[in-house]
Amino acid sequence: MSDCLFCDIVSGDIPADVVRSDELTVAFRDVNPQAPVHVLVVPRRHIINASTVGDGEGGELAAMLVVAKAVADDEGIGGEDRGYRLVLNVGPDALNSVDHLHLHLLGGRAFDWPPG
Ligand code: DGP
Repeated sequence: MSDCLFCDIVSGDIPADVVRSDELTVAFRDVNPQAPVHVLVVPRRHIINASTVGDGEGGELAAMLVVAKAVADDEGIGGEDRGYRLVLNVGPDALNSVDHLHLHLLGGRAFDWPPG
């Protein structure tokens, strides 16, 4: 076990409902879903959040977007007639609670803009 919740999910030390996994990323369902589809896509490598991403993390970021689209397709919301929202929270004002980069994939319902 590490001191990072999502590192422990990546390693399998903490169970999660994993929907996709590859060399760079793991995608699993959010334990507190805010939409019918709510999946978190995380890099295997421990990156703190979007504000700490550097040039060396480009591969992970691209992989996260590709996986999000693949999950959206799996869930039936990847087509032009549906769609989904991708969110990266940074810091307390955004209610960022886990210090391991994670892309929220939200879908299966319509969202407001701007968000509440
Ligand atoms: P954020 O607010 O952006 O830091 O989002 C963290 C998300 O992580 C939040 O939506 C709930 C989710 N989460 C927290 N603990 C767990 C867990 O143990 N398992 C899973 N699957 N999701 C978790």
